[in-house]
Order: sequence, then structure tokens, then C-alpha cells
Amino acid sequence: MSSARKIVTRTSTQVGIVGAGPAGLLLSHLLHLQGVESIVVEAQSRTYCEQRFRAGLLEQASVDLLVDSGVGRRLRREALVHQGIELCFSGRRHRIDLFDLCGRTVAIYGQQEVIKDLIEARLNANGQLLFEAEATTLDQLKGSRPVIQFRKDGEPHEIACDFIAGCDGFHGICRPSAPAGVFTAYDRVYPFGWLGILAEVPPASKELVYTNHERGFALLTMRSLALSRLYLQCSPDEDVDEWPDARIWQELNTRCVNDSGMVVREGPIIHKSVTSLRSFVTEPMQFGKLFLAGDAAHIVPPTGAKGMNLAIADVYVLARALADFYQHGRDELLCRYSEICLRRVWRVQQFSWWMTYLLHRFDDDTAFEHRRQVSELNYVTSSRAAAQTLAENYAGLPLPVLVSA
Ligand code: RFL
Ligand code: PHB
Repeated sequence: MSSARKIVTRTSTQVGIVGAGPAGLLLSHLLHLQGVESIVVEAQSRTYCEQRFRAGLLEQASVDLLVDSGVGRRLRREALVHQGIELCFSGRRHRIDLFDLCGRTVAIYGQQEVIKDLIEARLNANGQLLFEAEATTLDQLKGSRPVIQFRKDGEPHEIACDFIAGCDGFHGICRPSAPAGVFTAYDRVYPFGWLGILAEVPPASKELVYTNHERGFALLTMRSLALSRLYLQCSPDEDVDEWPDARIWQELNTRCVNDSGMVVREGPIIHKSVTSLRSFVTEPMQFGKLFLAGDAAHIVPPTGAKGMNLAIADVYVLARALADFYQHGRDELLCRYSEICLRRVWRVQQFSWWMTYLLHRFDDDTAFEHRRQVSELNYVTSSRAAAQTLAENYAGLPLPVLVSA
């Protein structure tokens, strides 16, 4: 072997985890609580992971899992609990009372706060988190000791594991590591994106406002009572530089204008970015000893606020299945991992697709399409049965009950 290929360290663990996003970190934490050892390899630095600005809305089941597993102290103190959301269309606001309709609430708590809490918990428990360690290859996925090869400080290293959890997001290396033909991809790319901003100004509304407007979708959300998070439908390759602050405020106020006199107040914009929207599912979510979780296995458009919640649900199942294997020698839940997760994944895909179609403008929309959307919105905001369907999907279905034989 040439010196360039010389492996500097060879370690071993029970579960090797690629990626320190919500999926990888929570899996490592849940495994630790069940006495299962893991090592997390993460390509980015700790600071980068703790500052990466993404999701903000947690379903009730995600909140409960974080609290019950001992990482919810700050969340319980700082999260904003919302009992409802608003839908705004044809210039009118309509409230969907989530709590009244389905007995559950949602919480606003930034993804990077979840990440900070999980990193702190893992490090306090002497958990092994390797930052700036980029997984390069997965080997022997069908064997008894699969291997993660990674580079740290320019040197190659290896971890031999019993199982590998691919929690490395949509662009990671885990999914492509299986031989061609193992995974089937189901994909839908939308012809628009979201321009997202973070502004130092109190939110215009106490609850989230989802707006359908002829100029495109808009969403008013928040990170705190002093920090607004605002989104505008835009083209998928929109150039942020084309959006000076004044244009953003004007567009938000044009799209969100309604009979309540609500005004989207202006404030310093501290972050701007564009995200493209897609729906994507991999089937199955397992190959040999490799288990995919979170964005590595599926992507949803953010309209339903489901991506991080789905990642959390996947690793809840995976942690239980792995604990069952180590504690009782049973592999039934592991064998059913894909089947159990995909049931929820497809429900959430359908819901996120439906919310996206309900609220966005497509370039080829005709007047027929617009009237159809308004009819659907009128129905959802006037029929308790329809509102209940929206509420129970938005606030999130309970995590699956896991029973192995
Ligand atoms: P992540 O968070 O992408 O983490 C993957 C990690 O893997 C690392 N990595 C590697 N590490 C080592 N070696 C390699 N070769 C690696 N390749 C990659 C990466 O550096 C990264 O740290 O995936 P995970 O854990 O599956 O979590 C998924 C969520 O991040 C995502 O679904 C959500 O952010 C989606 N999302 C929302 N989800 C919600 O539940 N509620 C929301 O309100 C919500 N709003 C949103 C969102 C996503 C958005 N954008 C930016 C796509 C709003 C937006 C605008
Ligand atoms: C957010 O707060 O960033 C957020 C909330 C709800 C969504 C999407 C994003 O549907």
C-alpha cells in the first residue's frame, strides 16, 4: 500500500454515524441512553453546525421526545408554543386552531438550538463527536463489520462498526455508497424556491401566517418575540443580490396585505438565502448494515415544516430497533426499519405536497387553477373535518408504537 493510503487510526464502535445534523446527533444521544456506543463523524466544524440556519418548527411529538430524553430543558424554557396557525388568501386571514382541532400544539425553536443542546448532551456524556472529519468511503456494507473511512487533518482514518447510520443529508455519501439499483428514488422538483430572511424586528403576527397571493406564496414565521423569519416564493435560482432590503419589505407587504390591517414591520435584515424546493424519497432506507435516516433518505418542501421532524421520527425508530438488537438479540425491528419509517415518510410527503400546491403559484397556472385553490382554502377554513385533517398532519402524527415479537 502506498504511504498516501496509510490509515492513521483504526477504531471500532457499535454504531458509526455519518453526519451531526439533527438525525445523527439525536440518534447518538438515544443510543447512549440505551447503553449502545456510537461515534459521529461530521465534515464541518462544531461552530458551523451550531450556526447553520435552517428549520424552526417542531411538532408536538418531536418536542416530547427531546424533553423525555433529557435534552429539552432549554427548549421548554425558550420555545414559543403555538396553538394555531393562520391561512391568508383573497385578502382575508383565517385561523386554524390546532389545539382545539387535534389536541396538539407546535413549537418554534431553531434547528441550531436543537443542535447545540444535543452536542452539549453528547459531550457531557463523553460521547465521541468528530468534527471536521469527512467520511469518504463506506466499505463492506454487506459484511459483519462495515467500515467508515474518513479524512481528518488531511489524514485517512477508519472506524469498523456493527452498523452504519447514514445521517449525512441529501448531498451526503452514504446513499450513493450502495450498489446501483439497490435504492429507488422518487423525485419531484418544484419550479420555484423560497427567499428566506431573518430580521431583527418583532413578528407581525403572534402565530405563523401562510399566504396565498397572486404574486406568489409568503410565510411569516419567527425565531423569538424580537426576531422574524420571513419567506417569499421566488424562482429556484433567484439571485439574492437582486433583492435589496426595500424590495423584500415591499413584496412582503404586497403579498400579505389583508383586511385586518396587519403590517409587516421593517427591521435590520441579518440573513438572506434562497432554497429550492423538492420532494424526494429513497426506497428502501436500508442496505445491508447501512441505515439511512433524515434528509439522506428523503426531502420534503418546507411548506409543511416537516424535514427535521421526519429526521427525528426516523432516528426514534432506528434507536429503538438497534437497542432491541443489542439488549435482546432481536433483529425484527431492524428488518422492518424501512417499512415502519416509509409509512410516515409518505404520509408527510403527501401533506407537504398538498400544502405546497395549496399555497404556491405555478407559472403555468390558469384562472381555473387559482379558483380551485381558493375553493380548497375556503373548504379548509370553513369545514371542521377539513381543518381537522390539516391540523393533525401539521401538528404531526404520534410517533409509531414499536413492538417486536
Ligand atoms: P442535515 O441537517 O443536512 O445534516 C447532515 C449532516 O451531515 C454532514 N455531512 C457529512 N459529514 C461527514 N462526512 C460527509 N461526507 C458528510 N456529508 C454531509 C453535514 O455537514 C450535516 O451536518 O440532515 P438531517 O440531520 O437529516 O436533518 C434534516 C434537517 O436539517 C432538514 O430536514 C430541515 O432543516 C428541513 N426544514 C424544516 N424542517 C422542519 O422539521 N421544520 C421546519 O420548520 C423546517 N423549515 C427546513 C425549513 C429546511 C429549510 N431549508 C434551508 C432547506 C426551512 C428551510 C428554509
Ligand atoms: C420556520 O420557522 O423556519 C418555518 C416554519 C414553518 C414552515 C417552514 C419554515 O412551514
